[in-house]
Amino acid sequence: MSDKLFTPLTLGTLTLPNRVVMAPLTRNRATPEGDVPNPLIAEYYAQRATAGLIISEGTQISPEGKGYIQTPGIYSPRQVDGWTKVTDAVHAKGGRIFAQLWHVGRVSHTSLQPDGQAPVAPSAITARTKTFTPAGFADASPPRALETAEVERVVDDFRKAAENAKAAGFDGVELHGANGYLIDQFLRDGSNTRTDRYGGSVENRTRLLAEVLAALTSVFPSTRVGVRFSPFSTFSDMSDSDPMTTFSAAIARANDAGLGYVHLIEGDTGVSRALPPGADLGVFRKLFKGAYLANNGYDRASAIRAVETGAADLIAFGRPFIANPDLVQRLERNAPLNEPQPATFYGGGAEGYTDYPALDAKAA
Ligand code: 8OZ
Repeated sequence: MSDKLFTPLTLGTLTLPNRVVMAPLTRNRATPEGDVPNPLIAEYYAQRATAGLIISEGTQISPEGKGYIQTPGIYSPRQVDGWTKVTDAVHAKGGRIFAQLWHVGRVSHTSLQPDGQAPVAPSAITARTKTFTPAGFADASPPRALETAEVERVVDDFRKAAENAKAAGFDGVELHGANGYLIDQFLRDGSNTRTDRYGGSVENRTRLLAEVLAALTSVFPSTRVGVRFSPFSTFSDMSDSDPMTTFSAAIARANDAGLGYVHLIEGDTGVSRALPPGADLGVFRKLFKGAYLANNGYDRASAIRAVETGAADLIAFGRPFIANPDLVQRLERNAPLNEPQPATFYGGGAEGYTDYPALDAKAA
């Protein structure tokens, strides 16, 4: 009998052959001149094409949306051309890939911003976190608050990015609403102290999310749009006074938009699955009408169990997918996994990127 983890799931007109998803993973290997995806990136994703679904690394929707060196963008013709080669390579291997659309908001540095400007944010509150700049690790720069009238321009940048993702052959898009970046900064009251229609009440704090989801679903069928949240994560200096209420409202917005899936980082990003008092992921799972994609520290046994019990529909694996291009086959056969090498996670070339061996070299 096959475990349910290895059975198909349908998102609208898209059938995922299994429920093992490649999590979005920042790898900082875009060509620095223009932040363009290159053939090495295409090879890396194509090696992982047996994932039920690949979610691309965070991909900035505009120059202002960038917060780390060598992350790819999806706003210029050269970037769209580079991504087209990536999606072609994945599709040639029989895979499916969504673009993760990303605006970092305040998690940036003046040296990464157009004309050395301050990063933008819901409010002028500096994130006590580091970014990676051309000169190495640096404290995030003090941001400036977006004007109310400017928010529309940001929504439009998301729409254009979705159009570019469609032109580049992506099968869908995931909105990065997690980990302390722009959308998350608007959602949570530790980073959003605005007094206009984008701040204050939960309805107001989820307004940008709703507007961006409307923009994305005007480009892709709504079942081909997902959103990632990290309700309880403190990553990048984030906090909220009532995460159950805030993220229940955010998930209601995802329902209203008819999204294919919500992607939940359970616990603290990449660190721990522990939840604060009062946290109940089952509430979010029940509330959302589409597929529930769970992430954070899953292994074979916990992934099989979560899908079997109905706690999740899909499981996203991060580090295991870095080290195992054929992760699905290894999990299915209960084969040993390669160990990920953290020294080559961020930046560099093929080493620690495209050179992790598959079990069966011919299949890779
Ligand atoms: C690690 C390093 C840089 C960026 C995220 C996009 O946390 C990221 C990221 C992770 O979602």
